Amino acid sequence: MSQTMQTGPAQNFDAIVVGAGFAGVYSVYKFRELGLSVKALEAGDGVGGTWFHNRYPGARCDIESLDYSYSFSNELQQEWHWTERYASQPEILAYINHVVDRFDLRRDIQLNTRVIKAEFNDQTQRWHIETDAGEAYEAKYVVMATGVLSVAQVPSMAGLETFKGQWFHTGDWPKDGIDVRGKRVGVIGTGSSATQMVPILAEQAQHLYVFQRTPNYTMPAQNHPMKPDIERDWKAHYPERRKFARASGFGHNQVTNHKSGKEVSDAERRTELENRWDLGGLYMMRAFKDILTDPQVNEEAAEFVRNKIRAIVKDPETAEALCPKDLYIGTKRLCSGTYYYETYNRNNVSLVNVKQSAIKQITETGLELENGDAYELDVIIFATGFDAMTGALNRINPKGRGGVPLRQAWAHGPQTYLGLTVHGFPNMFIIAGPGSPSVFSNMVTSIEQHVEWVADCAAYMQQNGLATIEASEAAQTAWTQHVNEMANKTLYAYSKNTWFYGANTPGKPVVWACRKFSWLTAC
Ligand code: FAD
Ligand code: N01
Repeated sequence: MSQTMQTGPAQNFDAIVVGAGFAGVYSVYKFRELGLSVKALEAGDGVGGTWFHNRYPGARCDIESLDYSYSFSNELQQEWHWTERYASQPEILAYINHVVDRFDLRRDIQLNTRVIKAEFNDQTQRWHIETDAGEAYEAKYVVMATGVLSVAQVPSMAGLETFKGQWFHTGDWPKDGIDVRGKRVGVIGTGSSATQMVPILAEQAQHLYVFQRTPNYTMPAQNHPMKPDIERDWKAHYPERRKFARASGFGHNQVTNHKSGKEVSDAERRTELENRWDLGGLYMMRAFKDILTDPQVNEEAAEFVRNKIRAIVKDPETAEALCPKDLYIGTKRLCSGTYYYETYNRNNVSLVNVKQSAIKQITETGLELENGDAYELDVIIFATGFDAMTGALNRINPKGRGGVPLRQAWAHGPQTYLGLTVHGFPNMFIIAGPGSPSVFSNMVTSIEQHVEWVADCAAYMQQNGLATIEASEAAQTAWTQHVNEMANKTLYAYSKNTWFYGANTPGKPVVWACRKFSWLTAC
């Protein structure tokens, strides 16, 4: 061990799970099913992870709720009723809490507990874990279910501490909500969180200013109350639906059109794009098999969406400012919203271009741009995203064999084997982390698959009396190369200024961090 720790005597478990979102909760279930002792340590004061922390108005999933849910228990999926096509944050949070209670998992989850240290002991071959409450744990296995979008990122802006109004980040939203009625509100950022929130804030605020640096493409979610016949059909065919999702490249039931966008006539292409727009949300990215690999096919879809924006937004200058240029559609995470573009037709909403002139500083009364323009604000909302993929792991900075810290092992970017394990970090498993399908998939599907892999692995080790398992360096290098090669076959390789590459977090190496792109072969 590299340091002496001022903690009480260590409590022993077979497995320590860090985090109690979808991944942590299922991990507790699976380890308990194996008959192993397990404890989850969660920093928040409730379970749910993403859906506990992101309570901003309009937060909801962009994968159909019937798909974005656990499949491990048929009773659970039959008895739970989703009220909308895309579930809202409160409903998903209620669902996770229901799962925790239904399977009596709460007694193995400790809230208000942040893991601050995790060190592998070369002598005992066990992990030593410490928390901010001064507790210590020892465990054979450690599962990092810490989330890839769980560290809210407020950009460093001069003067923030002088602001006399209120400010918030979407990923750390107060439980009691925020009352913006009659207030002048500024939203910084136009990613998925902003897109969902802006139309709702606009209905309440006296005036809403949206500070946009880079426009992204927003599809209409086409959300609606759950249709009974659709729910009945899903419930009657859940086994097939789940099987399809697992075998698909994206972990859900959205069907890909297997035609190339180049093979079809102009009329057929137009009809397909219109159908995808009407289906809503992420369906657009399944319009053609080569939409994310062929620049021309991608541009046809991008221009289709730009024309939709131009048709919706009445002021031509605002419409043009909202149209993404020089960005392949889908290479920044596609947004899914309701009345997002329509909102810019309201008199109380202004789009401010902070690409032309950046935010210079926050002032006591609002914010000021480089060009001297000043905006008086009562509330500032940072919809500025996350220290994604590696942020939560880097903060723990686990130490593996020989006391090597993860940050050192990942100094040139994250390297994993299968997105699950790291060479030099025996018995440490990451759920839906770098090098896995992660955020490019329906994450609940990926999480279940990962947790089941970990549980199968632990069962094998227990049955065979094995103390440790660890990825070889060669396997890890080959996997990381494979992930990069697959990414480089896509248009993502031309849009590196995104959190997929870590480009949104100062000081991070700009490297591909996400998935194995199984869909390239699955399409
Ligand atoms: P999380 O839900 O992020 O949970 C991680 C938990 O670990 C958190 O509760 C955190 O507090 C805890 N933690 C972290 N570090 C520590 C520590 N050191 N000690 C103790 N606890 C710690 N994905 C989709 O597939 N479809 C969607 O529609 C979708 N919508 C999203 C909407 C929003 C607003 C966001 C932010 C993400 C969305 N995602 C979506 C991605 C989402 O993160 C995953 O779907 C999923 O909820 C991740 O679950 P998880 O358990 O892996 O991580
Ligand atoms: O964050 P983002 P998010 N000055 O990183 C801007 C999931 N999610 O919270 O692009 C001015 O996407 C930044 O501008 P730019 C989903 O996976 C899903 O919205 O860097 N602007 C960008 O516009 C998603 O991708 C849902 O130029 C600044 C924005 O802030 C992920 O979470 C809903 C700035 C950040 O966008 C993150 O989404 C919500 C600065 N200094 C979230 N710094 C669903 O619908 C940053 N920006 C399922």
